[in-house]
Amino acid sequence: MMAPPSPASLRETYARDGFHLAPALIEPSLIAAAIAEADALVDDAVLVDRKNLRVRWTRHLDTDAPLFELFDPIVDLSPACKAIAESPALADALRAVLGDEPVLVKDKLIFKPPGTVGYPLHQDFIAWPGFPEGFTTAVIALDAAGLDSGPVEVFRGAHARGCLAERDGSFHMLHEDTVSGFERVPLHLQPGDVAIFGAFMPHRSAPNRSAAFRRHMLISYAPASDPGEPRAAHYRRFHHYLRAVYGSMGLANLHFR
Ligand SMILES: O=C(O)CCC(=O)C(=O)O
Repeated sequence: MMAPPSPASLRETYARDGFHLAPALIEPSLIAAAIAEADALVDDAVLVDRKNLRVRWTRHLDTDAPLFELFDPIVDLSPACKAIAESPALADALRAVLGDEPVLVKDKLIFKPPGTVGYPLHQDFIAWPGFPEGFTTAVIALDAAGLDSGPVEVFRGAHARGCLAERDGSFHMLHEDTVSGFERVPLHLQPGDVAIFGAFMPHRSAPNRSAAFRRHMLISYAPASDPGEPRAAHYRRFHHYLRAVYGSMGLANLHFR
């Protein structure tokens, strides 16, 4: 059997490639518990409401019909998702790549229902005051991400180009040219597998053309030595931003529950 990589070589590979894959990191019993809780949450009509800031909607690939997509945040709704976000195995993997203690900043559970469109090419870094450059996301598969279910795709080494968008506090899609010449790596994760990448890794995903949800938790952390704004402040700022965006689309009387 091959020896596991030393911490130094793991950090070197992460620094070079910009992502780290940790197969079967989360125990099957925790994944099963998170799936059971996700099934109950998605059936809760009080939560899954167009005016709830916790929920985001996307659209159907062919019909354009609005479709529920995700809960953000999730750890205060789902004890199993909280246990995964705080699991020692995940903390060890994050510590290994960050070289520091991980501090939770943001936590999403993306359902990606059948027929939903994917995500355009982007980086997670948003130039808000207090948004840490060390923002690092763990993608944790509850469901397998196969060829047709729209796996997240990263680009080996492309993180090294740094921030590719204007630092103006807005979300920006990136042009395809920004990743030309970099190897595209689709994250074909199995339940319990984890992929970790930083805020400057360009990534995207294709639509979900399968018949099943592609549920992944995207849990983001900052290094303790540069934590940026705490999680509660992040969500205050994010809700302010969402209210402005939704307000401009004519949606009023928004709430958070
Ligand atoms: O889950 C996906 O398909 C992509 C999600 C993503 O890129 C993001 O939340 O930043």
